Amino acid sequence: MGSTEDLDYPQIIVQYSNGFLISKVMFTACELGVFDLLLESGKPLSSDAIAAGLGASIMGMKRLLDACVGLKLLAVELTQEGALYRNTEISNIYLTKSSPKSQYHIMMYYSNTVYLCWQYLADAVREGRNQYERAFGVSSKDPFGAMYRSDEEMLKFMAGQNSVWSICGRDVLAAFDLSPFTQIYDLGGGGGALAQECVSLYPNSTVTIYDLPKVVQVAKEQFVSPEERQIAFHEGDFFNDSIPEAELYILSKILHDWDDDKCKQLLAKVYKACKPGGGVLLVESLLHEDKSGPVATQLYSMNMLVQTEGKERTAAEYSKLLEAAGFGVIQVKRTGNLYDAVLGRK
Ligand code: ASE
Repeated sequence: MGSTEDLDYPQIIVQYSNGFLISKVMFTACELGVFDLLLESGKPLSSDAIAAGLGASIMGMKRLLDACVGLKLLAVELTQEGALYRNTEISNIYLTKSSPKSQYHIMMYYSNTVYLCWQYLADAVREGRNQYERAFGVSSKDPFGAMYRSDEEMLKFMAGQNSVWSICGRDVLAAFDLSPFTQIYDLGGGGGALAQECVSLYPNSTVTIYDLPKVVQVAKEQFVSPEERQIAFHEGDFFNDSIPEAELYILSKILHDWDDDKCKQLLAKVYKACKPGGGVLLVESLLHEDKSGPVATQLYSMNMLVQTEGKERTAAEYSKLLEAAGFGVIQVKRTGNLYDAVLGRK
């Protein structure tokens, strides 16, 4: 039974209302380089020193730092010289730019791109389509044309997606034993972090990143070095160009960008290209069968509404798409992390 106390003081409503304020404090501290400065300094710093180091106002920085302390992203100690701030362990690992598990780039993408699209969430719900026209003045007909509307936006997206694989990549690739598959294509593999994780986990595999020519160009320049011999590239548009033969196709966060028709079209093409005995690995965030959760996946599905033509789906929905394309023996593994894995065999 809910007590009257709950009704007088609806904490959940306050918490949800404050959600975007919390996000924006964390994004801003990342953007200004607070966590990087504190890491480099190696010792706690005063708000004046941080403000000076980052070229910010003393008054604004002090307030930002205190909010970060409240959010447990910084710790403060009072000394004779005044308040000194330092990173918490979580900030050192996830919020500094240079950490191997850095989430800095996805934060910048959320803060400067996703955030602007969400301004028009009500319009997206009313119209049932993405909001690039309102948010950025670009046509929403071709979602990736809009998402990659400038080289800078494309790079931010690729770096952002890469940072997700630095924390979730291993789980989704270890969900099934993929060692029988040595010849792998990562369709829409972008910046290549998942491909890198794959060749490190499966040393006998070679992974070809199949993506748009301008994506491949940036991946080669910025993310994957020619010394990484187990990683190759193939330039193309997997809806309009041919897909080469392989043993395993990874479609990681691809189907969630598209409606059922487009998904079926793509999977049918993958099925045709796939060697007998081969397979397809879907890496997606799975909704519960009754769509009652997980809440992060429900929120991502709202994001697919404002940014793409797709949605997040249940395991049964992905299985149906795979079956429609001809794949059989479909296995589902929930990782307990943000992204899950579904394997279909030919
Ligand atoms: C896509 C993934 C993302 C297309 C657009 C996107 C992400 C953000 N924007 O395939 C990463 C997942 N995060 C969210 C909030 O959906």
